[in-house]
Amino acid sequence: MPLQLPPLPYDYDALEPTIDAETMRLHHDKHHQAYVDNANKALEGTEWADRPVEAIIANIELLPDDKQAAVRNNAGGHANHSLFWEIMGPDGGGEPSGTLGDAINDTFGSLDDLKTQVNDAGVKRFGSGWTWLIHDGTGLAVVSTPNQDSPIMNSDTPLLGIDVWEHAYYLTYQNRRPDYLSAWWNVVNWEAVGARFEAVR
Ligand code: MN3
Repeated sequence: MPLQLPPLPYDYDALEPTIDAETMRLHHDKHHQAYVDNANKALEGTEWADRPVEAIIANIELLPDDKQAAVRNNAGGHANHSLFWEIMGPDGGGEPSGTLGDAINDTFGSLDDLKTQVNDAGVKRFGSGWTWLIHDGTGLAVVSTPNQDSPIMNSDTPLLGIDVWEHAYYLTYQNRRPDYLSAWWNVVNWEAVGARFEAVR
C-alpha cells in the first residue's frame, strides 16, 4: 500500500490557543498531504513503494540516484509530520512521569534544561527544519535537522520533534519563532513521548 496521510488524532482547534485551527488545517491537510503525494510519486515503480516510511528513510542510499532527493524531502516530511501530530495533544503540557522523567533529569539536569536545549536548537536552525529529542542507542540527546531530514536517517530514534518551518507557526507568531517554541510545550503529549521512549530504551 502506498504511504497514506494519517487522520489528525484531534480536532483542528484542539491545540488552541497555542496552535491555531487554520494553521493545523493547512499544515495537516495541505502540507502533509503534499509530502505523502510527492513521496508516493517518487517511489512509484520502485521496490520501496509498499515499505513502511521508517524503512524507506533509513535506506535512502539504496534508492535509485534520481529518486533520492525527492524521497529524502517527502518521505522524510511524511515521517516527521506523522510523529508531530502524535506527540501533541489537547491535554498536553505538564511534566513527563516515570522512566522518561527520570532519564530527562539524569541527562539534562531538569525538564527546563531540556526545553532550553530543544528551543535553542530550534532557534539556531537557519531556514527550515526540526528540533528533536532523540534516543541515540545509548541515551537521550537533543539535535536539529535541516529541511525534512529525520533523525532516523542518522540511525537515531526521534522521541519528540518540533517543526520550525514557518508554515508551522507564522499565522499566530509571524517571525517570532522563539515565542512559538516556548509556547509549544503547552501542547506536548508526554504520554506519547514516554511510550516512544519505552519502546526504544
Ligand atoms: Mn511542517
